[in-house]
Amino acid sequence: MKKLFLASLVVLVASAISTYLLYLDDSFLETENDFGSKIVLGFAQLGAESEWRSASSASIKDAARRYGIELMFENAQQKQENQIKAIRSFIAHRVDVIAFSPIVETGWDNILLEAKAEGIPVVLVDRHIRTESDGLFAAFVGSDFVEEGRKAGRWLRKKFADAEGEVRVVELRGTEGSSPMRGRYEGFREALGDNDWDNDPKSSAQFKVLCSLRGDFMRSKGRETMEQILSSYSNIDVLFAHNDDMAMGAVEAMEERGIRPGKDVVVISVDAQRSAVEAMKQGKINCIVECNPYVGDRLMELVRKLVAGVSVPSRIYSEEKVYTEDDAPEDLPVHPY
Ligand code: GYE
Repeated sequence: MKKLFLASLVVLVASAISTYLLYLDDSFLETENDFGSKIVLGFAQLGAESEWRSASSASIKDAARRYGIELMFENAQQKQENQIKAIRSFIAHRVDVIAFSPIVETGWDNILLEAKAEGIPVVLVDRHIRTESDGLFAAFVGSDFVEEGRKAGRWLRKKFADAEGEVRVVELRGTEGSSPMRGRYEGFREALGDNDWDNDPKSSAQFKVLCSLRGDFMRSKGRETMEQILSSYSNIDVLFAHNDDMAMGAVEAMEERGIRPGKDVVVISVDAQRSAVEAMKQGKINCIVECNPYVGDRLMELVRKLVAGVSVPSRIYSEEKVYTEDDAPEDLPVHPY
């Protein structure tokens, strides 16, 4: 009798453990929707402005394939109206989940209310939005852009800690009204400290931002804008570019004028794409704040959970490093993009 009791106890404990392990493994979650067909995800990408963006799109497409999720993918060619149109078509198709990388922060309330009215959960990927009302999206997965800006500013302070006199900075900024542009702009200034940016956007005890001009996260625009900057200002000590593509364009513009990027002008950038890491190895870029485009897997996990009605964290941030000229070449990342 005692043996029988012990045996049933063992069976009971073993089955409890395996149920728990099954629960821990996401695979217990739905791969099908309520109608027994494949989960459908509608994704509205904002465009293809940078190498980072191409890596982000590839990560999402690849992850959808691996997770067995049917992906409807639209490229909005840098236009908010195209993203809104794509989202509206996803609603009309009655997809299970909608995700998008919002090109700018505002102007999303109406379309998100439409999705909410149809009961379709929305996930923000990579960029943030600002809405009038709360509860218009289920989750965000991406980066902390203010922190990225702070990292750039902190590194710059260290670099010039022993320097005397004013440090003259120029800034190439990303798409106007986008959250990475705003976050990197604000975080950078916050970390430079000792200033009164609100009343005087050029003010800082040690650092003077001579100009902050748009390059739309594009290599061609980064180059063009840097050419204008070099025609208007002399004695530039530092360039802070909001992404690697613009930094690479600016590097070309400087070299064309016989200015040595990384030496005559300290260059700080964001992303850590392969070409920029290579430029750092050649001494042309001094600091790169990493921004991680590989969020595909985490997005698909969120999608499965949302379809299964499981609660999800409202914000998931990527872990990101800072790479500098002081790192040994073998410690620098070799990203596939
Ligand atoms: O840094 C830039 C891209 O939104 C984080 O957009 C993204 C940014 C990225 O074009 O290269």
